[in-house]
Amino acid sequence: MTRRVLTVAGAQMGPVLRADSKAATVARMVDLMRQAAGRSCDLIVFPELAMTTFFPRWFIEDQAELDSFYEFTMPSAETQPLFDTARECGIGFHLGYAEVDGEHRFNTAILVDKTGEIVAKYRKIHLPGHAENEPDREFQHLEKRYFEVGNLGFPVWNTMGGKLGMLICNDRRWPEAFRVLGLQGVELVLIGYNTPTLNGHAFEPPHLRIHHNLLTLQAGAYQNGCWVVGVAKAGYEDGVHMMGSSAIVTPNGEIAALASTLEDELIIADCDLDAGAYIKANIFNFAAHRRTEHYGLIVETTGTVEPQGT
Ligand code: ING
Repeated sequence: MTRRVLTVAGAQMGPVLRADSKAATVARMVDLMRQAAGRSCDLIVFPELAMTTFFPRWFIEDQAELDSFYEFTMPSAETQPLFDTARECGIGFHLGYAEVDGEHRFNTAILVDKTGEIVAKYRKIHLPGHAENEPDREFQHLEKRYFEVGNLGFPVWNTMGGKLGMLICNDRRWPEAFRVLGLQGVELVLIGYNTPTLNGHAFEPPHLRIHHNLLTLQAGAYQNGCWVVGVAKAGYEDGVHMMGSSAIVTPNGEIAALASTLEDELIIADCDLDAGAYIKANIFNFAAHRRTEHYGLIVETTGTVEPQGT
């Protein structure tokens, strides 16, 4: 049986500053794409909101500046070099960006195949943070102000020779998000993230950020028998430190590749898309072992939960 192997590059990116131009950042990304193609990668995964700084950290009242962080078309003149390079080098890519769709705005990710065609789109569903400016915070987290909740569900696509899905950043912390993909037989989940190293409104030891990042990626992979690629935008962005710890995780939950810097860095693994088959057929054989009739509490709770059974 020919093995279905996708060689995947996680393209961790170092800081993107508020003053950086999209053109300069896209040039960094094109360079990473060329490096990945040179190392025989089939796919490169860029972070969430890859082309701009993580602008939800600010309360931005100037509409023109706020609009400058979004893409009104995809591709656009500024993103076209990514599509052209993908086609030229024969490499697919995952791109996180801020999307304008008519009156609506989403935190979005797309998958583009080796011919430069957009084959998948996902809009972030779990938006953390708050919707109004909270001046006493060290920094804001205004994703609920700048984006609507995604309206495309959690799809899995048959593309690039396998079953691929996407999540964005905070989604990875919600096991239901991974499980909805797992129930569709997902084999590879692509996740970009922008995670501040410090908690902006309550003390949390910084090492826990890395622990929780890897915990969520590894659990999601193992409990659904799929590969997971988690890719950060990292380093100091205008004084706020963003964690790195980008990782490629096997369907067994083991770390196959891990970033060691807070800069532009490729992490690469040969992802055998059949590596999770025995997990899906045995320990996480949902048809054989999952007992949805006992999961009523997930459907809805009244806030007070009565003990089940005796
Ligand atoms: N960032 C963070 C994330 O989920 C966060 C926000 C960090 C929420 C830590 C809770 C705990 O990784 C984004 N952009 O979702």
